[in-house]
Amino acid sequence: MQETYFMIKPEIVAAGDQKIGAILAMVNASGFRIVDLALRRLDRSLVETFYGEHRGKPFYDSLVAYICSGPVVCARLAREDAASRLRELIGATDPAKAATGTIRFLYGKSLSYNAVHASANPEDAARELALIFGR
Ligand code: FUP
Repeated sequence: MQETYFMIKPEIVAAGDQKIGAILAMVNASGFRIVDLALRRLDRSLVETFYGEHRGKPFYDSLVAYICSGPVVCARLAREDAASRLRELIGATDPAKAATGTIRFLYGKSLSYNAVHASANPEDAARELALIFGR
C-alpha cells in the first residue's frame, strides 16, 4: 500500500463543508483510505518549503500567499499506486484542461485556483507528508 498527500485549497474550504464532504467522498469512492486528516492554517515558511521547486517563478509569491490565506484540508491517503491514481482523479493542473469528471474539472476555477493539490509522485509524497504531518 502506498501513501500520498492530498490537500483541499483555501477557496474550497472557505466555500463551506458541502464541497469538502463531496470531494472527500470522491476520494473515498475511488478506493483511497483516509489515514490522517486535518483542517489547518499553514505557516508561510512551511508553504515556501512545500512549493520550493517553484521559487523564483512568476506565480510563486501569489501561490504562497494564496495557500496561506485560509485553512486547508490536509490528508494522508493510502491505496495501491496512490500517487499516480490520485493525480488521475484530480485531473490536469489547469481546470480548463482537466478531464471531465475529475476534481479539478468539477471544482477548479482557474490555473491559480484549482481546488486541490496531490503529490506528483511517491518521492514528492514522502517529502510532503513529512513536512505536513511530521512523518
Ligand atoms: P500541480 O502539481 O498539478 O499542482 O502543478 P504545479 O506543481 O505545476 O503547480 C503548483 C501550483 O501552482 C498549481 F496548483 C497552481 C499554481 N500555478 C499557477 O498559479 N500558475 C502557473 O502557471 C502554474 C502553476
